[in-house]
Amino acid sequence: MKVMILGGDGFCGWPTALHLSNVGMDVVIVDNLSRRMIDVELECDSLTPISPISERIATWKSYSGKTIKYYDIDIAKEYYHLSNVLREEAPDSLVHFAEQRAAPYSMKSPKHKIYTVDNNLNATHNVLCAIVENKLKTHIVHLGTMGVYGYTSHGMRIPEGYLDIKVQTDDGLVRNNSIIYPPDPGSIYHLTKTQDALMFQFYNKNDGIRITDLHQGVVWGTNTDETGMDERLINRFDYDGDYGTVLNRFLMQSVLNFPLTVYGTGGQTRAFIHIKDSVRCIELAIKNPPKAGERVKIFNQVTETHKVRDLAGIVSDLTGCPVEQIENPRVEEAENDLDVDNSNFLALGLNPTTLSKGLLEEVADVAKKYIHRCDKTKILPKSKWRT
Ligand code: NAD
Ligand code: USQ
Repeated sequence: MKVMILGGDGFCGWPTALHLSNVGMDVVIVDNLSRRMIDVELECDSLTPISPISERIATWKSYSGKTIKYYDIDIAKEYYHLSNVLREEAPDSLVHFAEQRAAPYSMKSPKHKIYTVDNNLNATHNVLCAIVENKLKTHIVHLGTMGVYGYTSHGMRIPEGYLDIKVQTDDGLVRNNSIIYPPDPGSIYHLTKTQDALMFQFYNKNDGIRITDLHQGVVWGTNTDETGMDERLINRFDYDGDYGTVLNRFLMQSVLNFPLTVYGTGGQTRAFIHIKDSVRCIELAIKNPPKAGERVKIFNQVTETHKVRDLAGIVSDLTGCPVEQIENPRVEEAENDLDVDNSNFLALGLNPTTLSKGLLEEVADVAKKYIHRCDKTKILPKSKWRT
């Protein structure tokens, strides 16, 4: 089976590429290295020393004997290049990670809002358009986000993409229907994901493209079995106020004894998944494509939910690091309850890796090893939702 990974140099894409190669798939990476350029813009680097892409690929070959092909294409801007490569490679599946994924970065300034919208919407549309143009049967697996739902359960478990409703017709009958769950984005980045979802509905209906959209929660952890094999295969570790996600940030802050940065009351509940489960979910999604003519499959790629202040409490108890509530730079509910259905992946055999002392220590150990690379001035959040 051939799999093309768009965004295969990123935090989720690189470990996925190695995992899929390891389980015997023929992997092709497409990435324009824009995330590495954003490091230059933000004057901040991954805490872990990531190798150049050619060295990553050569190292993997020396361990596994397997070749991963790499194409440097801006999929949002270079439509014809993307289309030609898709035609030549004709992958069975395509995993689409190639978007600007940080909510704070997307809210920094008009320039960042515009870049995020241009990049993410054109990237997704170009992929769909090229698959139709080349008459490919490729199954698209897209990395979406839990943030498309908003984060409130409204007294019910958030379903996997579709909401079953009853409507009263004009002649007084009650009809059952199933509609896309109402989108409720909380940042420009999340807004682009809700719009991706509409493009998937259209291309699925009009052209019969088979699509699985994975509504993923916050990913934590760093290494997988494959990225841990050699330092030259190591995964990214983002810790800065724009790209660092909450649990990895807390673990890294605890190594410095830097007071854990809880925004507001810390009453925000979010869904989480460990990077080791994220790569397994993608393998499961590839191996279980929708049938021809089936509607867009939507899975919630999450294994547990936590309140931010509870996570801070767990890390503080483990490490003795103090917690500090700071003014919330975002516009979000101070307290929310989030109950999420994830039965699709469980039914496919996912055995969740949930938060444990050992796993938390594993991330803290990685942070400890590379803490000399941390620029403390990059820790506090600078991007504000409202100025
Ligand atoms: P990342 O920024 O580390 O990786 C994205 C990769 O895509 C980068 O290597 C970047 O260079 C590449 N890319 C971006 N735009 C491109 C373009 N126009 N052409 C070619 N390559 C391009 O992000 P990540 O954390 O790996 O996230 C991957 C996907 O998973 C994103 O779509 C994100 O929305 C989704 N996701 C991530 C998380 C998380 O916690 N990291 C959670 C839920 C969903
Ligand atoms: N938060 C803190 N302190 C911090 C950092 C974050 O209290 O130092 C809070 C935020 O206010 C927010 C929550 O933690 O309430 C999560 O923030 P985050 O930065 O960890 O995650 P988020 O911005 O939601 O985005 C991340 C990924 C994104 C993905 C999303 C999944 O960057 O790509 O789509 O998680 S989800 O959150 O489920 O929508």
